[in-house]
Amino acid sequence: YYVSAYPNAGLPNELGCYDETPETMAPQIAEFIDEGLVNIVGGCCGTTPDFIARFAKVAEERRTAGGRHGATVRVPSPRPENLMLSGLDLLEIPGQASRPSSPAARIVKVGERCNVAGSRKFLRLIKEKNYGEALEIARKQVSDGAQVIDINMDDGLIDAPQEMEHFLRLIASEPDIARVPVMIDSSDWQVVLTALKNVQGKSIVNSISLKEGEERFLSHACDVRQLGAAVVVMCFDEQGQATTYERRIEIAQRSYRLLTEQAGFMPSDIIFDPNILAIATGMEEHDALALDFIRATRWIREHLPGAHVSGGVSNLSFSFRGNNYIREAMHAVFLHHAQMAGMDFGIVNPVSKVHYDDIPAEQLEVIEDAILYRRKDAAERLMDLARLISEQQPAGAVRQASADTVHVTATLEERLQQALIDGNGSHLHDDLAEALTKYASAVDIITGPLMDGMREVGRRFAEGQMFLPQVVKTARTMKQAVDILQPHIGSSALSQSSSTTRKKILLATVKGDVHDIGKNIVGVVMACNGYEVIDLGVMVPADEIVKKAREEQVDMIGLSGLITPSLEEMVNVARELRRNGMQTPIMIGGATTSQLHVALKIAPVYDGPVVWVKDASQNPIVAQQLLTDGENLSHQLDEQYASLRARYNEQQQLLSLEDARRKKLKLFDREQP
Ligand code: THG
Repeated sequence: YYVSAYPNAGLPNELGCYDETPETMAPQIAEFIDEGLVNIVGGCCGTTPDFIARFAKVAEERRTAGGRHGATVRVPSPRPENLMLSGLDLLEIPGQASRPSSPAARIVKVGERCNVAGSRKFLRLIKEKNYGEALEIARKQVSDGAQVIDINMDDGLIDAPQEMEHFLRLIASEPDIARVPVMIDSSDWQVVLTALKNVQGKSIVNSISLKEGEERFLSHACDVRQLGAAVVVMCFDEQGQATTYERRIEIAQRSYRLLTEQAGFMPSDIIFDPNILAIATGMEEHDALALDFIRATRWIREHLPGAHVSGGVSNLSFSFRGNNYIREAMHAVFLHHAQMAGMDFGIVNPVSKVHYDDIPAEQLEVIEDAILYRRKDAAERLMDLARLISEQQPAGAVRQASADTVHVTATLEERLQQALIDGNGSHLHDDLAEALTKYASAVDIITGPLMDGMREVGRRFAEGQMFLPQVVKTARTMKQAVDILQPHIGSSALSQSSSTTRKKILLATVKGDVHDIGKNIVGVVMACNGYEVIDLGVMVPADEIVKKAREEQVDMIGLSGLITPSLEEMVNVARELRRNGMQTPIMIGGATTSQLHVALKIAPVYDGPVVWVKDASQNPIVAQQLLTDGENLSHQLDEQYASLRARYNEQQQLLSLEDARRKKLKLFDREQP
């Protein structure tokens, strides 16, 4: 490393002027050089070009003649093996060889809470411009043990570059926060650049990836190097997000080569993120995601010397939102194994109360089975554990009675609903046979009690009483029910099970976005509800969506996105659809989306209905409404969106043109009305 010194021309005097002159300062600078302390010299406050000219001469003399004490210039220390980060203080992270032996000390905790996409509270505070409390969140994380803080301002309705700049500048004047380095978390490169220009010390950019090809990757890498930061590299490429062991290591290796061979990166400045994704979602494809992360971590640390490994740990437990104990226990177990494999950064909530050693043995076994995918039914068993634990808490004490007791005493409708809630189809044949005698048609059973059941599941899911894997189970039970009823369905609007009239939904994650777990779950849920699903995958350009929707004459289009730039892209897709004369209903879903954004930005540019869908459990309900009662729903949406827009504009305190004119500056009396 090089050392640069650029002193003031002394301390300012009573008049705020500087008393040193080039003549008095030059010998002092000469001494710095002779002592072998510096590689670069210059001047700050109070110095002028005359000072610099003089220093340059002094430096040049010494460079050619050798120092008075024999030492010429300072010899820079060799490229360090350690990753050097800093806020006000230095944070040095040792390379693989000299990692601390204590497990707890091996993971650098990166605080996750200053993230508008990951904390409702932080989002609210930033929207309300309540920076005092927002800063308290940062301060608390540091006092709770965060060694780095992640900052993310990506939200469709926030001016992210401006908020990032503002917040970083506020932090700069809070020494107990600014002490730690910052992780700049954004999917928008403008935000990253703004942040890098507003933060002192050496921070971490989160993140770059190959998702948009090598050229973009290298240009981002060069920006990072030029502005002096370390970098998180996500295991994404042109094909999307790596989820298997093989794809994770393939992308890490390719990224490492490009960064070290072409972008001039020191390996110690590279932090790989092999994607921590939710397990126990109810889909088998997700069962090995954590294990493969851990395996990929081990490979990276063995084969890509000097590089580090990080990940967003809370992603792992998204299926158990609302059950903090299970979530924290999963995080503790995951970190325990991942740090042994070489993971040395973790984006976490620093206050987690659950420690690996305190987890009771029976629970530990179930959680470990799921994370390390040690048995086929591990996810199922983890779900049972989560249910058991939430039932021990008062909020979860909703369903104490066993399914069978309910079955004897309950009404038909209650039984059908319970079957969906439990994801248990064992009594469906009898119950549906009875329903067919009671209801006028099979369709009435679907739109009546079955949809009521789905709605109840959606409500419980939203309240945190049910978890995602249970919703997927519910969807599978719904499919069973639809299959049983299928022979009794005539040629009505809902006769979706016969192949000629099965309703079609097109799904796509929009261009620029590689995330598809949520979309895939929607795919399963919709397929289970009798829809034909055409899934175009990730990073799908607008023209492809338009083309396919036309060719296939789909009945609805589901657009998905997790990162904020996807919001803009969804607006673009809606525009393109309209430009092609289409009015096919659009369903919008994904972590970054919101009803307000749909009301403000998407619905106004489209002629057909645009519905924001809160989660996968709601898709079949919305779809069914669109098919059977589309007109009514459209009217409702129009009204709802209009009032959301009105409220939003009110909050923005925009005046009408007349009011604004009335308030104009009046300098002369005669202008008074
Ligand atoms: N890799 C990298 N960066 C990342 C992630 C990653 N940044 C974002 C994210 N993933 C890590 N940060 C969070 C922050 C919060 C949560 C998860 C990951 C979280 N929040 C709760 C929830 O949504 O249920 C809290 C909600 C609330 O308080 O409102 O789980 O993987 N490089």
